[in-house]
Amino acid sequence: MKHHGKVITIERHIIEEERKHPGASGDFSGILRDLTLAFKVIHREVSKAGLVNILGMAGRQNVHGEEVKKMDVFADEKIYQAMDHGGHLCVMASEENEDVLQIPDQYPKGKYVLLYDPLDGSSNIDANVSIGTIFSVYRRVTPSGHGTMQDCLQPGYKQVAAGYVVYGSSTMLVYSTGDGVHGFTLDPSIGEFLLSHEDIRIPKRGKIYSVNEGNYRWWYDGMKKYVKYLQQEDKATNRPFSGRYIGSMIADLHRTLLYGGIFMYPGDERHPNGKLRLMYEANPTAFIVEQAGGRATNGKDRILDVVPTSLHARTPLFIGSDEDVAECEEFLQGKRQLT
Ligand code: P6P
Repeated sequence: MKHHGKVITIERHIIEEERKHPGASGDFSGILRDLTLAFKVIHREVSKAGLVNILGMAGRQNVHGEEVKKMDVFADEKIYQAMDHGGHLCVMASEENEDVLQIPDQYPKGKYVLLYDPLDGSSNIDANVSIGTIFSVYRRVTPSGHGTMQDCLQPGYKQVAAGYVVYGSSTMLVYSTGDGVHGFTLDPSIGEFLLSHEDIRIPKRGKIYSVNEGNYRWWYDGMKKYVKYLQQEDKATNRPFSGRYIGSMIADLHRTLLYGGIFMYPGDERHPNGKLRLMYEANPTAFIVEQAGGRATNGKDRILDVVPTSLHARTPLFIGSDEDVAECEEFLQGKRQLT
C-alpha cells in the first residue's frame, strides 16, 4: 500500500497517474475533475431523495423554485452541464437521450468522447437501495469539429477510461485509465473523493452468484444447467454458491468486483439480447473488471470485442471472477454438462 496513511484526493491521484505517461495532455484529468463535480451534486440530491417532501420541497418545486425532476433526468442534466464547456469532449451520449448530445457551438471541441448512464437503477431510489452512475471515455475517431455517432459507436477495447459511482451507505467512485482499478470514497464533510481502495483486484474465483432467478423459466438450457451446477455441493469449488441479487446493476457489480463471483443478466427466450446496454453498462464495467483481473462476456464473445451497431443496443452480460465466468461460458456453449 504505497500511500499508506496519506490522504490522497482523486485530483492528486490523477496527477500522479498522468506523471506516469509523459506527454499526457492533461485532458483526462480535466474530464475526471469535471465529472467528480457532477457526482458530488448527484450524491447530494440522491442522499436526501427521501426528504424531498419533508424539507419544504413538496410538490414539483424546490427551494430554488426549480421544478423537482425525476432523479435520473436530474443526474443526466448535471453531468451534461458539468461536461459541456471544458473543451475536452467533442460529443457525448447518455442512456437518457435517443441521439448523441452535441457540445454547444460556443464551446471548444476536444479529442474525447463521453458515454454515460446517469443514474442506473433509479427505480430503486424509493426503497433506499444503492444506485449508480456509469461512464465510458473514448478518443474521437473523426478529425475535428462536432463529434458524431461514429465517435460514439466504438468497440469497448478502444476505451481509454471507464468508471462508476455507487451511491450507497457511502458514495464511492471506482475508475480505471487502463493502469489498474482504484476506488475513492466521498468524504461529504470536505467534498472530496479520497483514495480508499488502491489497485482493486477481483478474486480469481468467488462463491456468490447474482442473477434474477424469476426469469428461470425463460432461460436457455446452458444457463439453467450452470445455475444448477452452482447449487450443487462441492467444497473444492466453493459450491453451493450463495445467491445475492440487489436488482441495481452497479451495486451487484461493485460487490462482485470486491468479493468475487459472477453477475449475470442473460439473454432468454423472451429477450435474446437481455436487458443491459452494451455502450454504457456492459463496456465500462467490462473494462473495469478486466483491469482488475476478471472477465466479461456475452456468452460467446468478450464484451470488449463486440462491435456496436446502435447506441442503445442491449447485450447479455456475464461478468466477474475469471474462473467463474470461464466456467459459465462452458455451460452456455454446451461444452459442460451437469454430473
Ligand atoms: P430486473 C435497473 O432497472 C437495471 O437496469 C439494472 O440496474 C439492474 O441490474 C437490472 O435493471 C435489474 O433488472 O429485470 O432483474 O429487474
